[in-house]
Formats: sequence, C-alpha cells, structure tokens
Amino acid sequence: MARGLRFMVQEHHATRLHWDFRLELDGVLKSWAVPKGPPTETGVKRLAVQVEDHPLSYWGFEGTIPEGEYGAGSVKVWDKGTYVLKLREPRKYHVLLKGKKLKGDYRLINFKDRNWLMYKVDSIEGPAKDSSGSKSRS
Ligand SMILES: [Mn+2]
Repeated sequence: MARGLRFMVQEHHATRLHWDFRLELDGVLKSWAVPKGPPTETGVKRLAVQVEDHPLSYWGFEGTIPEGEYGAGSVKVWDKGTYVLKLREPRKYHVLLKGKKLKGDYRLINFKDRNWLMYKVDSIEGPAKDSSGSKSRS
C-alpha cells in the first residue's frame, strides 16, 4: 500500500470561486474542482468536477494566474497533507486524508461523466487498534 502520498486543496479565486482538490497519484496530481469546497464534516456531499491532471511540479503553487490565461485569478493553498489510498476503482476512491482541515475517511464517487461526489464518512472500520498499548519510547 502506498504511503506518504500527498494531497492538497487550493482556494482558487477564478471567474467563480472554487477549491481544487488534488491527489498525488500515478506521478501526477489528479484534480477535481469543488465549487463549494471539500466538506469538513460528515453528512455533506459536495460536487467535485474532475479536471485535467496537473504535473507534480504544480505542488504547492500559490500566486496569481494572469488575465487571459486559463484559470486566471489568485490561488492559495487551503490545506495540504498526506493521504492513504484505501480503495481505488475506476469510479471510486476511498482515501484517508491527513491534513489540517481535512482529516479522516473520504469518498470520491463518480456518478456521471466528470462529475463526482466527495464526502466524508465516519471511520467505522476501527482496525489498527494499538493492542500493545503505547509503543512510544520518546
Ligand atoms: Mn481551479
């Protein structure tokens, strides 16, 4: 299982404000534009429109995309962290996000064309219990 993959969310003040959710995967940043922003709570489903993959070199980009260029407007990193890819199917991702704002189990479900739903779920799988007590030895 891949570990230490990165994700980030950029707040993008383009013609319409949206948030770009990006997962490092297959050597690119898989990307979705989320008009209302990724949910931070369970019980909220948000539309996430898949957009073209971005190169890894785009990681952490902040700044202003000039007028006349695609996506013109200001971009800043809204959240970033690592994630664990728990399930990957052509139209379904389960990811465990470890960011500052986005934490926990998320689902991305493709329901039509490039339209996906993104939502957070309660972690019910309760595995990985530390049965041996704390292992920390400082
Ligand atoms: Mn964007």
